[in-house]
Amino acid sequence: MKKPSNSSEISRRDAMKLITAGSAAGILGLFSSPQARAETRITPPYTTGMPPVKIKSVKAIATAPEGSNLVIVKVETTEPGLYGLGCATFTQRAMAVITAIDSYLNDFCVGKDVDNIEDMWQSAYVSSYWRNGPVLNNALSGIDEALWDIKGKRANMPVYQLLGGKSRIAVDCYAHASGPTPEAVADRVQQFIDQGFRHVRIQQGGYGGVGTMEKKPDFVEAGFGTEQDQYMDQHTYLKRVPEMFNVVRKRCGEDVELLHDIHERVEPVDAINMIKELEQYHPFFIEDPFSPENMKWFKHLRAATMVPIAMGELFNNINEFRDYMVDQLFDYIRVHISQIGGITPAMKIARLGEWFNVRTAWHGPGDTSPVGHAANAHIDLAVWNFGIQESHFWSEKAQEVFKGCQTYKNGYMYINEAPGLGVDINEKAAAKYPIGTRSRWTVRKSDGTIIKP
Ligand code: GCO
Ligand code: MG
Repeated sequence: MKKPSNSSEISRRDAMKLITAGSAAGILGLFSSPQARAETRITPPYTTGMPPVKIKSVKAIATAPEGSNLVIVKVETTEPGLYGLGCATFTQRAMAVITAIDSYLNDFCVGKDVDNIEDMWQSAYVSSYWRNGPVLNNALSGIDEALWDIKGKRANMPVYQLLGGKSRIAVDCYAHASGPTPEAVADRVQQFIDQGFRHVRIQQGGYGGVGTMEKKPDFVEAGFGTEQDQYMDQHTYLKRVPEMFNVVRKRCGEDVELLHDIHERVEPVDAINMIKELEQYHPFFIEDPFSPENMKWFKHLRAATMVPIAMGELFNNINEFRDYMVDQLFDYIRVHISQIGGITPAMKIARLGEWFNVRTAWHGPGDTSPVGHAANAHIDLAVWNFGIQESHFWSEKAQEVFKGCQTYKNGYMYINEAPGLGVDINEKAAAKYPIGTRSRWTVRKSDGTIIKP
């Protein structure tokens, strides 16, 4: 029987190779310790890994080509021309993320190996001791995604290949139809159907119907709050949503999948009753029925109706919702990937979902950068339990700043096949669109009470 070989045994042929290679170290290796021999053994190049590459600098690039603040992290390496990009967009507090990147993560990362993404994630995550907030998680996502981008470039493969390869032809998406009236929303839905979309999210006005309420709120009359504060009448909203579904179903038929985002803006018990009413229109999913402060309400929601639920763009960390996923209290996990810290934690969440048949529906609004949308899409292509992807159509300005933006055909999102994440940034063009510090998230009831969020 042939004896199995191990590192302390070198065959005659290997020894000859070492000798003919004229390697003094190799010859020494024949007679020295097993460890020294292992160090000098000849291995084919595909098993040796790649020469070490270190992080040279980490910096934030801020830009707002479409008006929303976007933050990108650029990780430059000791390998000339090799860099990675990651999305670190927390649009409402972009300056705080930029500080975290430029003042802290640069220091933390420079000189470290680009290879060990998991180790970088774990060590950076605890490097502030106090952790797991939106600012630091977004900054961390920028590093994480940039390192995946670099790994893909080094391997000469798109990132989805590193995640296991394709599970599907392309990324099935939903488009956004909104309008001031249900009829206007239905017209928009029809346009998307005609373009080949199978899924459309419907909203009358802004989230919660903001901007479409006829009544003038009492807080404005009383001079309470500021002029920018928005008004929402929860009662009107709760009545309007089923009406909107009814009109859209009548006009656009039963085949199109309809989605809706509650955006947490009503009392949990009211959300439950409204979702029950929507059953007859069989929605594809209803999104964010409760704020993350109200997780215990899911038990009551599930007991009342089995309308599919998507949840979680405000989540920070898998520990906040693990039990709710495991208990199958929602159907689609909707995290904002940069908010949870990037591709590394998103893959863990996706895999956890596979065990419990909870599917992915990553957050993909205009305040996720094209780099972030690419990260969404690479995971969408690779994991088995992909559900649906929120789409965003990039303007010319955005495409001037970001090369390699996602494209759409027949309701599918396509990414380019370039190595890494496939999106590049033109820093000169980015500088033409400075970011701002205003965020408009004050929504009030008529009496002035703040509505979350
Ligand atoms: C969505 C979201 C967004 C968020 C926005 C916050 O489902 O697309 O709810 O529109 O409100 O990303 O900045
Ligand atoms: Mg949402």
